[in-house]
Amino acid sequence: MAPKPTPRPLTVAAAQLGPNNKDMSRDEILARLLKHMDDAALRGVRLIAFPELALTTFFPVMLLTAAAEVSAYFEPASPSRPYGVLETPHGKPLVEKAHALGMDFYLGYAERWTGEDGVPIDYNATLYYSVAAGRAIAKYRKVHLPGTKEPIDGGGTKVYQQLEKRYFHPGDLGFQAFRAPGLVEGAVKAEDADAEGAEGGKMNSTDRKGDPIIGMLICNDRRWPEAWRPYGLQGAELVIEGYNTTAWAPQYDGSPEEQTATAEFHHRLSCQAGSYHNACWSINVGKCGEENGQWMIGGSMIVDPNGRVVAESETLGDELVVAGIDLALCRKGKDRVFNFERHRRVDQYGILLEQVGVKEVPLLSRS
Ligand code: CDT
Repeated sequence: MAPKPTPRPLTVAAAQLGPNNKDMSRDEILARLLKHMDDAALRGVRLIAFPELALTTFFPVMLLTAAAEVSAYFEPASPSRPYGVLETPHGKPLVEKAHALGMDFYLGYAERWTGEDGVPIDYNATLYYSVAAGRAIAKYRKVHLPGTKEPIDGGGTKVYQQLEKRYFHPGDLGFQAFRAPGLVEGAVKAEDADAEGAEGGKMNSTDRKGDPIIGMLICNDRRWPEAWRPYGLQGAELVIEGYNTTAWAPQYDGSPEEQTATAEFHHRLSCQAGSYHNACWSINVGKCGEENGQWMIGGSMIVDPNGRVVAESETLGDELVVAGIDLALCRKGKDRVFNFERHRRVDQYGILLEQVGVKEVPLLSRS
């Protein structure tokens, strides 16, 4: 029998937010985030996750026509200041609090990136701030943007919009996992690795003993197995995902209660399946409740590598969901059912990269 892996414990939190209504000031929102961090520290949390677009209202549901109105929701970024949001009056206090409490954070925000060519490009982004590194060490830009570019016409009937394709470009950073230092005791470092390394994808005796391997997703991404698997293939032990998910919309079938139940079910299904299929923990954290007259689901949850929910929110307001997790629990799935090295058959997966939309198989003939 294989020896039991050494525990690698870590206490994490999903900092669920109730609504950020559009008339709410940045200061008011920031104060709620900081309170979450203070409360989390009292419970021994070392890593806290905030939702998608945590600093503002979920503006993609609104049709904004004035450029200045749109700009107000975005945080500046450029090659010389890739994490400009952390230098703003609503970002800097999070960094200061993180250092005061020894707590890393994941933060969703709208990024206006101005590259060398001076042309701004807008993204729905998230960053990971590491206290041990003393800086943000990873950024992710949402790849799967739901909804439409142009508003949908309800023909006189009220409809809810989801205009992310209007406000954001699809993410261009891929799914880059990273290691976060300082979170687990006695993490093995590169200098300690086996001389032969992990040649040909084979396991190295130091694998799964290093600093935690983390991946980041944003909301709609969690519904796509293609978004989780690249993290699984990089050995991710924890995926963090923030969301704003509409509970129901007048243009869809079913009562608000029925639609909400289905939305909650699909959310749960996606988070649990993603964690199980990649044998990793996940922190899934939402902004929820009635925001600007529209309802969003709650259900912030921490899921284990078996796909089981270990902690979940109970309200549609600000609520801290805390769990003590053990990264060593990923070992079972990664070594057995989802031992990719042993079981994946990439020669049979070509269609996944060759094709985007559905091409139905040919119709049958009558004969
Ligand atoms: N923010 C975001 O991506 N929301 C979408 C709404 C789709 S409604 C099913 C989501 O996938 O949750």
